[in-house]
Amino acid sequence: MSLLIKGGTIVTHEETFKADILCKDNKIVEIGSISNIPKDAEIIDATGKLIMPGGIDPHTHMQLPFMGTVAKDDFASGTVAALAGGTTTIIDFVIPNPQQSLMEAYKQWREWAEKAHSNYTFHVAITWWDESVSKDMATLTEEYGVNSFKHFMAYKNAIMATDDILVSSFTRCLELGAVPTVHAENGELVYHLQNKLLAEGMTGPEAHPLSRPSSVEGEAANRAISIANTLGAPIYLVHVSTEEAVDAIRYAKDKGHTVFGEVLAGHLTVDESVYQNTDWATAAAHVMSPPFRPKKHQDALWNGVQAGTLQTTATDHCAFCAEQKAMGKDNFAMIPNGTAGVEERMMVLWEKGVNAGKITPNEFVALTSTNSAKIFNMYPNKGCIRVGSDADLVIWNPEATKTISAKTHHSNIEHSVYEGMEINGVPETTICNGKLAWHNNTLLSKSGDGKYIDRPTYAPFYESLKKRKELNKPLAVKR
Ligand code: DUC
Ligand code: ZN
Ligand code: ZN
Repeated sequence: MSLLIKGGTIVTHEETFKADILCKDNKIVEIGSISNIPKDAEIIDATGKLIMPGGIDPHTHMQLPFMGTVAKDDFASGTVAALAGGTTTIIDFVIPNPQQSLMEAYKQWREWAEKAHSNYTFHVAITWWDESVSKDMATLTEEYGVNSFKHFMAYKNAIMATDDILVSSFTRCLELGAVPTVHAENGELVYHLQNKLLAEGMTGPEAHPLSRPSSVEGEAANRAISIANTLGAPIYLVHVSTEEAVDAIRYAKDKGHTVFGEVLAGHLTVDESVYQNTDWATAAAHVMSPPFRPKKHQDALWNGVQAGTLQTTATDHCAFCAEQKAMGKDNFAMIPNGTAGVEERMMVLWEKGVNAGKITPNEFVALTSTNSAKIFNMYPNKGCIRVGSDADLVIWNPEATKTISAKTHHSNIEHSVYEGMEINGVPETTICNGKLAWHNNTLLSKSGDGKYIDRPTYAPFYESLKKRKELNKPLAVKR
């Protein structure tokens, strides 16, 4: 089965040029002026359109059991939303319960994900520690294509990784060649502030951001980076939402440390005034962690994006409907944390980034696809348009317009944090594994078409980190 995309303009993270693309099976097999058209080829006219690598969302939570309920988008509905928005691969999270075996949890998530429409792969969370966890980390990296492990520094009494766990796990990551990632919020402070606010009678969603001020993230970001640097490990901070965390990453990078930062489309564009909405359900619909922030943090995040301090964009897609949010009617700390966005991420970045003159189309590709592919070792199969790369592509119409609304989105919830946002430039066709998956507002993929992506550890990167560590090693004094 061949697919020929004719007459479009290819945009990669480094160049922009006009060429046709021929895909065969799930690979790109030719790029150029293609006149020798295979008999079985389906032809897509891309005149006036841009062809970019399919989006990679490095941070989603489909079907996540969390805070006493389960996220509404499963791997079917969530990946339909992804494809409708031009995203062809998601990196979701296996989150074992404390004391649950990593392998058991991983197998459970693999089973849940079999119904995915888009491609998918997993970070695995370290929520507890013993020898079996250390051993399972090796099995996951060596046999199951997992090269990144996640640590929640918040969510005390649930999945929080304390400093001793961070030290053990980061050390193990370095031995195995995996990337440690962190949700950086000081869980002790959050717990203390939640209880204090509740005791003072602050029970509504407006208390949520007060329980998680920017210093809570700044402290944890600095701590996680310091621990990683001390051990010689790299570190990736998910959903960076504050000026303090951007500063911590920039400072560490300036000192030569290997630190990566991810930012959410939501944190770049939605501010904390949403928690003041007089409608409880609307305010609660925005409860996620870290929370939406005052405007000055958004400016710092955009500066971080432009300076290369933050390299990837994600969503933390974790959809809870109004009925689920109402579980925290009398206590904001019980509102399930999470918002949707996997469908809107690329459109929001295009509108508020490219159209606003903050980033170029090539930087857009780097931020929405290539950089995640590189950091998590899927490049150049993913994140680029090259002969031999996977045929995961999005055809973007820069002239088309759209108004974002929960009435038309594909997530299973009745609210959108981007409701009413006008978009100029939309994904019209999404090609996943060489097949039309989304075309002219119609879903063409089937449940189960998505493939699991193996992400082996990236040996050259780790060799260089280990060499650096060796060079800095002090010599024992001979006595
Ligand atoms: N934050 C959320 O808002 N939801 C899921 C997990 C997280 O860290
Ligand atoms: Zn998080
Ligand atoms: Zn998350």
